[in-house]
Amino acid sequence: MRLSSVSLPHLGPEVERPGYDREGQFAGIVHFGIGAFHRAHQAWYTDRAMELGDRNWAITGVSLRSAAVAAQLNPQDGLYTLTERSSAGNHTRLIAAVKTVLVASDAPHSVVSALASPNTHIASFTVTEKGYCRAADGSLDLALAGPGSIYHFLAEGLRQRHDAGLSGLTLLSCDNLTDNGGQFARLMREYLDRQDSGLGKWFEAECSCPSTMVDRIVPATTDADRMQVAAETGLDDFGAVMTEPFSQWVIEDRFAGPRPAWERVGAQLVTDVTPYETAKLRMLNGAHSALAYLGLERGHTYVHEAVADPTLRAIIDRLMREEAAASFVAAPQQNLTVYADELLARFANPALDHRLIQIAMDGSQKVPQRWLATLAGRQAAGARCPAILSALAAWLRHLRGDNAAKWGPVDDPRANELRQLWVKNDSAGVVDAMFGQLGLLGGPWIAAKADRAMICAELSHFPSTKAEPDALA
Ligand code: CS2
Repeated sequence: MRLSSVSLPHLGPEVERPGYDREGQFAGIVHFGIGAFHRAHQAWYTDRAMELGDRNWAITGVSLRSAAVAAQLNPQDGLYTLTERSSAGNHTRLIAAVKTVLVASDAPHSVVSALASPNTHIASFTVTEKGYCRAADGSLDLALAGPGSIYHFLAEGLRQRHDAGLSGLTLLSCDNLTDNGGQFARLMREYLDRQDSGLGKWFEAECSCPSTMVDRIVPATTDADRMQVAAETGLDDFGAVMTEPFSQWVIEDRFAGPRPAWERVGAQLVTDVTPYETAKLRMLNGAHSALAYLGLERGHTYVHEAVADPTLRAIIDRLMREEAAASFVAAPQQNLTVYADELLARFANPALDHRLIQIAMDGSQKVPQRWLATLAGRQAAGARCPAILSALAAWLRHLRGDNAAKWGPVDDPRANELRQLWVKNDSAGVVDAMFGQLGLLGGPWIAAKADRAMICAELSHFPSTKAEPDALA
């Protein structure tokens, strides 16, 4: 039997369930990108806020293109289970915050109507780094920001709100980008100005785009996970999500209108998220990407295996403590040594099968804020970052196709362009094109001669049989 409002009485008694009445509650949030991460993070916070009595914050989920999540959740009335896994055991909770899931490409008008509803106060999004449609110089890439992009739907929704004399919205970015709210505000404004819609000024005056730091490790759910959930809860749940016990959400307290009382369920509302976001991107995500590229080529599949490898452990220890943590000024209440210890413990969670290949995707979108920002900061202070340089070399090998035989083609929106680099250049040429004066990633770091030499030396330790032009063409 499948999970739904009707089958709920059959859900195993050990599953924690929210005590609030779902019926009659308005949807106050429209969320774009309702993948596993949102369901384990923002939806979980919102569910618990509603349990404490907050009303009318149900979530309308939106997938921009894929109908997969709609097919998982709509037949289940939006219900799904969230299982926290650790060596202490599993803890499963039913999440009831999601009302419905719309597929924007199939039902664009419904998405715009949801945004234009007087009950909606927040449009949030986890559209991944590439969903922001940025060109290498950080400006809006108009070829990408077309009618299928988040900008299009938000612009239409905002236009209707404006025309109806309604309030603006809080547009809440929950992706792993530096200054995610600030970047989004700039890109959205650029989009509106390009449309010549006259909405730009209204957007600036009536909407707000707080920055947030979001953190929870959420591996992609597998069929084996779903079978385990069915065995443990007694119901089939096609929308089941697995995660770790830890979660953190730091939000810049700058909302255009009402918001859920997320601080009552553990979110931190602050005036400046920068130190939290920087620590998270450079230490957690920076170490994650290093484990991914170095770990895959050393034969590991999961994060917990890679972090147990003494060679890799030493590299990410150094990357986090001596390179990333030294590259920015922490807030007084942050202890980066303790933070690094906690990250290592989280990575080692043996119950969470977090695949390295999941982290390895979209490197071109992740590397700038995870590694290059640290490299630039340390370079300005006259220091070098050998751990990150090793990781960069591993990423270049990954782009060359070194892991492709086992893990398939490189999954990155710029995969073809970056693979062509290897077809046309030797190692030094690739390093120069990526990290020289006109670096393909658009900065913020230009490699010094010694750094280029070190990356090249690391590349030559792993001569690839797949680097032959014929094999790549
Ligand atoms: C990971 C993140 O896939 C990745 O790139 O580094 O998704 C990471 O698990 C989350 O940011 C943790 O909060």
